[in-house]
Amino acid sequence: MFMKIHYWLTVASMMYAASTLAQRDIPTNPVKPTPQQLQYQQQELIGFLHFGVNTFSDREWGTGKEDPRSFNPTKLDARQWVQAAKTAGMKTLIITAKHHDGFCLWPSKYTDHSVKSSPWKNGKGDVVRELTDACREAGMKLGIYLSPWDMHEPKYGTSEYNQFYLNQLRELLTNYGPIAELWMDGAKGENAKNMEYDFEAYRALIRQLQPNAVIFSDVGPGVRWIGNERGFAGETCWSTINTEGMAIGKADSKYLNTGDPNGDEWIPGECDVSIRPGWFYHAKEDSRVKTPQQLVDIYYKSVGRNGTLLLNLPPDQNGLLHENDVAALRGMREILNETFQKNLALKKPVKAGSQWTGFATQRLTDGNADTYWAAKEGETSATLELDLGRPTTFDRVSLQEPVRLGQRIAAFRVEAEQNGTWQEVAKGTTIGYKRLLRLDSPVTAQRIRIVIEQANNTVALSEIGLYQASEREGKPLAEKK
Ligand code: FUL
Ligand code: CA
Repeated sequence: MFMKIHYWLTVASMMYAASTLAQRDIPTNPVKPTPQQLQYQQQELIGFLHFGVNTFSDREWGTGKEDPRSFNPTKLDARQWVQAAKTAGMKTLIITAKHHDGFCLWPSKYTDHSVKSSPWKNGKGDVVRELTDACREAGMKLGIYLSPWDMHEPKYGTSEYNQFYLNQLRELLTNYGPIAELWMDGAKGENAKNMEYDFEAYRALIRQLQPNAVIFSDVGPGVRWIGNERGFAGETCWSTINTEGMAIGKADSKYLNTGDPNGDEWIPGECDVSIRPGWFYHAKEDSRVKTPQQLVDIYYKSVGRNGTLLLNLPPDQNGLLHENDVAALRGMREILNETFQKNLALKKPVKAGSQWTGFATQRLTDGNADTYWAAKEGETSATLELDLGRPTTFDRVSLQEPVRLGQRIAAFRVEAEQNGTWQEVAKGTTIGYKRLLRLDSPVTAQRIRIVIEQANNTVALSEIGLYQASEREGKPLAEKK
């Protein structure tokens, strides 16, 4: 009896060893995301809150000479901001703790130019605290925008300002719990004093105090600017880039928008855009809030092109998001839900020319972006054939790469079988975390092919999605360069 059990245990453990050996993991590319960058990108949607003395002076950029007594958002309700953002599907909210005018939304010890000199809550208020609490309650993450350019602080322009900035950073990074993202804007007015920022020291402090925070600046290191403020990533968009020769505030390189397949750093693109023409609230723009259709179009051009969408929602003088903005956000979410609620490819069988042992094609349609199919080692092109079981109409295609391995695919096309022949219905270059394609008109077919034409390493893909767009989506909008 004992012998028998022993025998079977030995066989079982040998089989287990063989299977783990066979299921050797796909080697990653040399340039790949950190776990924090991966989590960051999975959020897809992030909210931005531009709020401060500009909200009261009706300006986009202040002067630094604003009277702090102008700041008085008597009905401020951070929970209202968080609820609107959450309904839209946002996972983090980034607030302008300090914009270029230097006014601080938290009671910094290092300046009086802040909420503590305002009549709001008799100088006892703290907007960053209120947002932190509202975020924690709702499971939303918090991000901080701390403008390096400071028009108010007299130390600005001297090396002492670097210490001042570090002090403020320390306050924000130690008093408000986990910070998901740190936003370092590169803007600086033409007549601004010369100032040599010690970005190395800023980054080192962030890494020390909040090792999980991703750092945004024009050139990263965690997340890069996408190169425009319309929220559009390039149709080709690599998360890899080479930042040599680029600097914060001077990053006009075309590579920001497209990334660089030969880049030696992993810095995904963040697409920032405001729901209104301006970043701060202006009553005269109440009628110019982007429509749900425009927001959905931006979603396709940001998240659908391997970027994240950082959408700005500016609170008004009451300290509330305007009802038009809230309605537009809700409309955007409804349309996205209508379009993407039903994946017509879910659980449908896929045939591939080859597979890496253990990484079967079922993983392409299992609805889980963490599982993936991979081709045999060294194969940098592949054809995947999907059988939908019956003629099915779709006009949206979603493809996802397992970017934790690095970004690989450089060219692909989608074909549909029409009367026995394969017709190309869409094509693209990069895929990355997510690529969404809008077809010119709906296609009805039973069999679909995804042809990966070119990749920089063994091809791997985690999800294929086919959808039919909500009737409320409208046509893709023209894209001005
Ligand atoms: C720019 C700033 O100058 C704008 O005011 C705004 O904050 C935008 C997000 O970044 O560089
Ligand atoms: Ca999968």
